[in-house]
Amino acid sequence: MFKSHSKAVAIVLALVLTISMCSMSATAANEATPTDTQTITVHQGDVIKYSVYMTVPERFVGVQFAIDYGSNLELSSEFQSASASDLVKMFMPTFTNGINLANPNPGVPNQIWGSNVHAAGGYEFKNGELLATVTLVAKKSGTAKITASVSEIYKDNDNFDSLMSVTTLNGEAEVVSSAEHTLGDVNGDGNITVADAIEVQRHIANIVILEGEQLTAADTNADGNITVADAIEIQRVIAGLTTFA
Ligand SMILES: [Ca+2]
Ligand SMILES: [Ca+2]
Repeated sequence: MFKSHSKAVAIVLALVLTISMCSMSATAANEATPTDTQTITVHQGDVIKYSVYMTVPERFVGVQFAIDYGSNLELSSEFQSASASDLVKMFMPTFTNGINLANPNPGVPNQIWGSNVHAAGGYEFKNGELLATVTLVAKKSGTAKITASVSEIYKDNDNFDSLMSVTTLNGEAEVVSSAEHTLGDVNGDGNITVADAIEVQRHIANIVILEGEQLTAADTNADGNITVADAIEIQRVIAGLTTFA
């Protein structure tokens, strides 16, 4: 009696295990969770445009995805202040139909996520179409990481288990507007330190080529050239011998 009972338990356990293993492998086979990470160097106040492009082998009706950005970045003020419907248009400009959601995710810091379900017809993304785009601002200088990830993509609007795979997911991050640098703050970190003097010397030695606002910030004596006199001027400010007016 006891023996046959434990045998029945063993059979039931084996069945449960087999079923759960089947559903696990079915999920693993269908679900696509690609990610793309971009790493860029930013200066405090830089405006960064990040766009992510996706290729999918066949027509799909729904997608859920997220963009995670580092703690030294934040959504630009337009994104932060947009109404829900405007946020969708800004964040997912390709998705003109269907039910849209796009939110700075309050549950996950430094994340914006979007969801789109098209009522009929769906979308064809065979050539790396634009999935989403976002404008970020650097809160501090340093290295910034931005990651896009597709969590789910559906073939069939009536069946949310009809998951399909994403072929490619490519993110592109570019600094579209660099921060205005104050005179002497060559690296744009908000302080005038020996690092700025070194940056000027590296430019003079052709180790780096300063451009734009950085070049303006480096020309501390405003004579139109970057010379050792500019580096010395920064050293004098650090030593408290003078100030930049
Ligand atoms: Ca600096
Ligand atoms: Ca100069």
